[in-house]
Amino acid sequence: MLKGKIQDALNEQIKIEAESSQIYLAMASWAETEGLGGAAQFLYKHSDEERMHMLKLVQYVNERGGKALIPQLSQPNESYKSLTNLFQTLLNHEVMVSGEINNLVDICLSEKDYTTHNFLQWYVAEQIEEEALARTIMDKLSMIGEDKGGLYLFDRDIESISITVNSEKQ
Ligand code: OFO
Repeated sequence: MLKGKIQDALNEQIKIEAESSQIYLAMASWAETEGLGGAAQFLYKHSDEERMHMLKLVQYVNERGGKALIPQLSQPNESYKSLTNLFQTLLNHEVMVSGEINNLVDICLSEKDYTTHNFLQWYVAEQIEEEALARTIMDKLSMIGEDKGGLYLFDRDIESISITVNSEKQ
């Protein structure tokens, strides 16, 4: 049975993952309307992955005898100045999410909930990968700068970049 404090913290994380999914969905839609089809596909995929992260938490809370809360979400930002601006926002968001996962891990340790601590290790690993990927993308974009040809190639190639290796496995 989940302790109340752990359940509340996991429900908070459900909201964060759901909001991540919405934010990336709005980013995908913006990219699509800007003619950036590759970036759009990448972001649609990323949005789906965040929904899967949310779902894993919902099911974990319910399986452990708790009650998952499906949250109301805020309206995500609907436009960006540029692709660089969009991916910088994405990177900042992932850094924030990593901090939240670390807080959750701390709470589990202080509450001696080693089962949830173990469950969360998947999220810890996932965040490392997502942050690393977002940083790689930002490095590429800053190399490209304003070069239109470079952006064209970036948009063509990003579609095939996969965010995580392990997210489909669980
Ligand atoms: Fe849920 O992994 Fe990104 O935020």
